[in-house]
Amino acid sequence: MEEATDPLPETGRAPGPAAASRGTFPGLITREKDPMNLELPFPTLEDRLVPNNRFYVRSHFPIPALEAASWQLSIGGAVQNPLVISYDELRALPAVTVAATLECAGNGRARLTPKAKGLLWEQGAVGNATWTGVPLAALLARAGVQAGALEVIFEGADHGTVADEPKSPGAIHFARSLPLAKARQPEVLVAYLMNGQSLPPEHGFPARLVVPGWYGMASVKWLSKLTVSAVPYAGYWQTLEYAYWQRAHGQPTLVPVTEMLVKAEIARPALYEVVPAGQPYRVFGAAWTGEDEVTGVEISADEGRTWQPAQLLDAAVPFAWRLWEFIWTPPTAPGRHTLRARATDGAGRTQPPAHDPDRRNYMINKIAAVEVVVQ
Ligand SMILES: Nc1nc2c(c(=O)[nH]1)N[C@H]1C(S)=C(S)[C@@H](COP(=O)(O)O)O[C@H]1N2
Ligand SMILES: [Mo]
Repeated sequence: MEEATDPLPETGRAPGPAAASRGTFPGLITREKDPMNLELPFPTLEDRLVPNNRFYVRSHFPIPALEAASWQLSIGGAVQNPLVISYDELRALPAVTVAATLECAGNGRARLTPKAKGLLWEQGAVGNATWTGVPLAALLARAGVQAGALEVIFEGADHGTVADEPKSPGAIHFARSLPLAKARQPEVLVAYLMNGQSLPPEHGFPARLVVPGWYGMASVKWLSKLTVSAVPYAGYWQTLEYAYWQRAHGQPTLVPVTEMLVKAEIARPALYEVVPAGQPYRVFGAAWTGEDEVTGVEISADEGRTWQPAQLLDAAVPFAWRLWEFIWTPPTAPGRHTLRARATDGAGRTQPPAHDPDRRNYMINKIAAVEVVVQ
């Protein structure tokens, strides 16, 4: 994580082709045209790093037209020295590179029954990239956080009115907060490079927050304003959206979505793929978790009665997904079979068979099943 150059040294995989120019996303699924919401067709997954022009795009408002020369990041609120940083100043500060998987909290929503509200993502509102930028902790230290401060609020330059329920109170910006304890972790960056290239406009150019281990909504794109606050932030994007029910104190309490849940996804075979009978087939996918590491992936070909270990293909790197494979020999008789994958992390967390309705239409990590046709 401290290494500025090679955060995934064990894989030997190249970052893939250079990002294409704006708006060129070969083969991504359009979930919504305006604002731009694009999904990676997960069966096309190849490498541990997803190239920039193959990385899912999740945006709530039109992409703001920002220029590096006029962009500024302001840091204010409960700080000793409110300050404003230009793009050149940001780029001149000591930088680190972190590999991190971003998953949209609504990824997998297409599998929920009854039909869920919101964009119906299948498997691919997730990606893994390297992010280069300035640790947020360094910027907060420069500004001097006042005693009694609790959170940092992050505002994006994008804005608009949410017309569907729950409606926004007029025009708002995309904004989220982090508790100071997470904001000060060394992996949390104000990033300006993605896979070694300048952030594409769709992914937050000139700079975005990257919050490894948390669902994607925390990683505010087109970052323009930081406000240190002494009271918990209750803005639209962590109350009316991206919040779920927690029952820790008896009464259900609405709390913001935060850390990612452990999850394995099968890239291949794809749903309803035809697999030759009786011949070894390479089942392949990725697995990730939140503030921990994936320690194992298991596969079941018998409706979850028995599980066999898959092979992890790369070393554990904090916050980055791991690729895995499992050589499956389907029966010699033709028929339909269902493959299931489940991951476990270092904290012993694994995946449930069903979606917990308290999570509403977020944090979907129930064990996924892929039905194939053996013939
Ligand atoms: N400013 C801003 N930041 C944002 C969003 C947004 O709409 N506006 N979407 C969030 C959500 S919900 C996700 S999942 C991630 C997606 O990041 P990506 O588009 O780079 O994949 O960005 C987050 N940051
Ligand atoms: Mo998201």
